[in-house]
Amino acid sequence: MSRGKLSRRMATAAAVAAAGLALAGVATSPAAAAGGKVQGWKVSTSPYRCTGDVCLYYSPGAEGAIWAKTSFTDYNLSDNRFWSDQYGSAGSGQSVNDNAASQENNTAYTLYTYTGANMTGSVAWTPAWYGGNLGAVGMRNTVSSYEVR
Ligand SMILES: [Ca+2]
Ligand SMILES: [Ca+2]
Repeated sequence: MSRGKLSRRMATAAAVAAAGLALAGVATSPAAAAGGKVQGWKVSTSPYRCTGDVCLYYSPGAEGAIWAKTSFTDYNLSDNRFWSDQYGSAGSGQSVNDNAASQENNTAYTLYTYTGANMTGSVAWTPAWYGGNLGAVGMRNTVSSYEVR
């Protein structure tokens, strides 16, 4: 067998193995792949929108309607709604639960957001004084609770 044929065959085997792994991942749970570090910009970046400890936004990039809370926890976001301020209004009045596209952590600790209520499911974390887009870790429109610690 020529070197070319062998390397092609090995490449095919590797591709088949990779496809198998991808299928296995989908078969178990797509949500299992979600989560990770969300760090896109400093909260001090103009405009400095987040006046609470934690802010969630209807749109990516800290845009659209806002939900700000001065608290290190909220176990269930289904009783919370976005509101408009001078910087954005898209999504105003809608439930925060399973609806946030970006988040900002206006504290000196780490923000953890979860796909399930009561800090369950997949988690996205944002370092102190940073914001980021939840879609970057497959968690756009999934966040249901958060804690800062
Ligand atoms: Ca709540
Ligand atoms: Ca959820």
